[in-house]
Formats: sequence, C-alpha cells, structure tokens
Amino acid sequence: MSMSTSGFQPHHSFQADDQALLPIAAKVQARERLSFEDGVALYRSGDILAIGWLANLVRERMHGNTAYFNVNRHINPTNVCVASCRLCAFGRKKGEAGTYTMALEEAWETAASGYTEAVTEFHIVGGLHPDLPFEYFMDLVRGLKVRFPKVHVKAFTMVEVAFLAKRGKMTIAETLEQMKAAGVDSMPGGGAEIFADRVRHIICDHKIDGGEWLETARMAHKMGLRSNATMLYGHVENDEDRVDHMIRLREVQDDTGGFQTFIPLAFHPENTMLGHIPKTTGMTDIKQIAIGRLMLDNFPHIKSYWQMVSPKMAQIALRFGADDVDGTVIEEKIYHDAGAVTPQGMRRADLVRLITEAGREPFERDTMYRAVTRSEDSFTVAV
Ligand code: V47
Repeated sequence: MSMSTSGFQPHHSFQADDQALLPIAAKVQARERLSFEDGVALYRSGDILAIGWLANLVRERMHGNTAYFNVNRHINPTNVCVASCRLCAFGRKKGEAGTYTMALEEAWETAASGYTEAVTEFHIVGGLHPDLPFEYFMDLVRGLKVRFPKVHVKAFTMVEVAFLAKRGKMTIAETLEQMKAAGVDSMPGGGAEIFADRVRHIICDHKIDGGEWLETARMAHKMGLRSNATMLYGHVENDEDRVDHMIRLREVQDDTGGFQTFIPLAFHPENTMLGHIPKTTGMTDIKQIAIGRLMLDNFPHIKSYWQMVSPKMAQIALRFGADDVDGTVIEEKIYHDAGAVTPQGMRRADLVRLITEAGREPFERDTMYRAVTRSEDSFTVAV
C-alpha cells in the first residue's frame, strides 16, 4: 500500500537509543501517568528524538495536525514594582529612572494602536505598583470592555491578584469576584516561575510562594476563571525542581480542570541580577516542551511561546509536543528589557507561514480555543 508523502500520517513503532526510555515509552503508549522519577529520567536522557517522538504521539492524539495561534496584544500598564525579583529586567522601583505608568486613556489608546488586524485578546500584566488603587485596574478593564466589547481580556497573574487583594484588604475570592465583574475573562500564567522554595528565594523572593500561587489558581478556577500556567527554566533550578513544578500543577489540574495551557519560559539573563547565567540552548528549550507535554497529561495545550524561544525554535517545537505558538503579541516588553532579540510582534500571516512550513494546519483560536473567522478588520468566534 502506498502512503501519501504529505499531510498527516499515522504512527509507526517507537525506537530509542537510550534504553532507559523504554519503560517510559510503554507507559506513554498505554496512556499511563508518568511519575516523578520518569520525569527526572527524561531530563537526564540525551535521546531527544525518542523523547520528541513520544511527546509528538501525545500531541497528535490530542490535537491531530492542528496548531493554534491567536491575534493578541500585550498591554503592560506599569513597570513600577515593589518586588525586586532577580529574574526580572522589566520592573523598576518607584522614583527610579525609566519608570512608566500609563494613564487610563493612554492604556486604552495603546490597546487600539500598532495593529491593522482586529485583535481577539488583550493580555494584561504589569508591576506591583505601591500606589495604584485597585479601582485603576478595574477601570482599565471596564474601559476596554466599553471600547472593545468583543475582545477577550486575559488579565492579572496570580501574583498580581494576591498583591491587589492584600493592598485592598480583600480576600482572594473577593478580589477575583470584582475582577470578573469588571470584565476579566481569564488569567495569564505568569508568576509561577519555579515553585520550590529554595529556587524562589533566589530568583523572586518578594513574590507569593509556590503554594500561594497554586491556591490562587485553584480559587480562580473554582470561580469559573480559566488560566494558564508558566514555568521559568534555565536559571538556578535543577531537573527535580522542574519535575516538582509540573507535578504540583498536574495535581491542581486534577482537582479543577481550569488550566488551559502550559507555557515553559526560557530565562533571559541580560539586564537582570542573574546576568552571569548563560542563556538556554536549543536542546534545553526543545526538551522542555517535550517533557512538559509528557508530564502534564491533563493539560489540554502546550505553548511554545515564540517570543521566548525564537520563532525558529517555536516552529520545531510544533513537532516535539507543542500545539500552540501564542500570538501576534504586537508589543512585548518583559523579555525585550531582558535582551530578547526577537521582533516585538509578528503579523498573522507570519504565524500562519511558520505553522504551515512545520507541516501543521494553522488554526486561529480565541483565548478559549474556539475557531475565529475574520474579515479585514473584524472577527467572529464560533460558539
Ligand atoms: O512570570 C520575567 C517571565 C513571565 C524574565 O499566559 C522572564 O498566555 C525570561 O507569564 N527572562 C510573564 N522570563 C510572561 C508570561 C506569559 C507570557 C506569554 C503568554 C502567557 C500566557 C504568559 O515572564 C513572568 C516571568 O516568568 N520573565 N523576566 C526574564 N528576564
């Protein structure tokens, strides 16, 4: 029987150079959950083709040949931040040179600027500003909803929610309730970093701890807000810390089902207090995507964020476990302050080409992974 040379092909048999992967492969093929030890064994293996094959098997079981992207815009209302995380090149202390805080009008203008294609999502994150009142953030969201009623607002990380709650003397639940009422539709996955205390003390000791991040996510999910989850790798963490991070996410997901996407973020050292740490390499980046897909069996999506790992690496990742490349972004600040050399945004057509040339079928999604159809300057979401 002849097989077509293009398009989607069924799988053949598994081959590994590293025999330590065989029991893991058996589990993946039997759809069994991988253990902590399995996760560590995957990191310790250099057999990237075998690991990638397994991750791709899972990815294609879940999503076939589809690769998701969206047309989104980032808005970072302020870079003033009370935390001084060693991992971060974006935040500045109040009064320092280079700080900015957008007036509400400015934030709404920013939302409308810099693109010709209608965006379907605003991704809003920023510094932990010591003085901006909770109502500033709620007015920001309400104003966006008035001006762009069709656009999904994915706003405020677990870290920002915990900070705003403390500042406003509210519980996490009350804070989330008010965010929802103002028009927040879902939450991004930032601030998770690495949950292990030892690492958190070094890279971000002013942030809520790992347990608090997870409990805030759990609460958000229980209140009907979906979220993403990130993991920052390539600094002082070890393999065990990474596996621990993913298993803790997997446990919350078993309980809530509220996580949509796992996004591993490669650490960019430039202009941070950890500037001596070398940048991640291609092998680390691609392995991280594949192991994420294999460990997080209950996460629907794995995103290779092109801004973080470069468009070229994101494209390859689509065959190593990732099913999503994020979106147009338009104006990225956080990694560009940390020395990223990628463009600050991409056009829709560039993302489509990147996906098509990986042999995948581009699928424009909204934040909830529903199909988007568009004309020149407007869009419709399938319900
Ligand atoms: O939490 C900060 C990271 C995150 C650096 O949910 C750095 O769809 C590398 O979470 N080098 C914020 N990383 C970004 C984020 C995100 C991005 C894209 C999509 C989604 C989503 C979420 O950026 C922070 C931190 O982990 N970060 N500084 C740095 N120097």
